[in-house]
Amino acid sequence: MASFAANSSLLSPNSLRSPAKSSISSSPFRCLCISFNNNDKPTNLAATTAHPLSSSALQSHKGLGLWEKKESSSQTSAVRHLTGSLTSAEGLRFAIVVARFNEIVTRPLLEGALDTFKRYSVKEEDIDVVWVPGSFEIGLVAEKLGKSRKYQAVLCIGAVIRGDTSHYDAVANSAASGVLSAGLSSGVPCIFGVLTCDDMDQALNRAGGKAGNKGSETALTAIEMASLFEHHLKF
Ligand code: INI
Repeated sequence: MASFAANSSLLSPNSLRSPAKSSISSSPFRCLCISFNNNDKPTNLAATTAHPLSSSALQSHKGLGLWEKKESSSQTSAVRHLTGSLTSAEGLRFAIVVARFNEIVTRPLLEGALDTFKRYSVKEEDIDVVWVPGSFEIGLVAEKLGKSRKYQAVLCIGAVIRGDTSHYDAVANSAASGVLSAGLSSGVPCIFGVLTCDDMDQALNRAGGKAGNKGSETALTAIEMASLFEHHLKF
């Protein structure tokens, strides 16, 4: 598997998606240069800026599964920046909950997500797709899937369109709070890939049209969060 070296601000998938300078890089905290081996474990850490944290404070994090700093004699402290990796998605398992309502929108969102998973080396057999009637139903199913412990992340896909219904706000808000609550109660990242749009044109633009494919983008978020939890937050 490929290995790479990057400073932690470059590791952020947001910065991978966009060349815009990350706010992390202007942070007063030091960034760590991290190179990964094929176990996605850092093999080399080097500080780029100094920070006054004492090394004893860092020692107290030992045993939590967090990375330990290897420092030169001139570097006495570290703030660790933990991020999920997009390059270590192989072996991670994902569930996708997708609403059938507005399928003309949700199907291309799903295809975008599947395409992204494939490009980032997630195997087809590590993905389960669960269809539900509408976005309102997504949260409950996401919670059940999260609690099954079978998946490292659950990606939720739907399309709520204002023009379609007088209860737009109810469905949109229920979908958002349902997905949030599924993640919080299961402890498994549940990613919000539900479009909330004013009209069908806007929705189609975001499902592979002029505004890109939000299904692809949320699949990246799912990979990042799955990786973050799997590699750094298992305690
Ligand atoms: N479900 C959606 O996913 N999108 C919508 O735009 C929508 N509208 O317009 O009503 C919608 N309604 C169905 C809802 O999600 C439930 O399936 C239904 O209320 C039964 O619980």
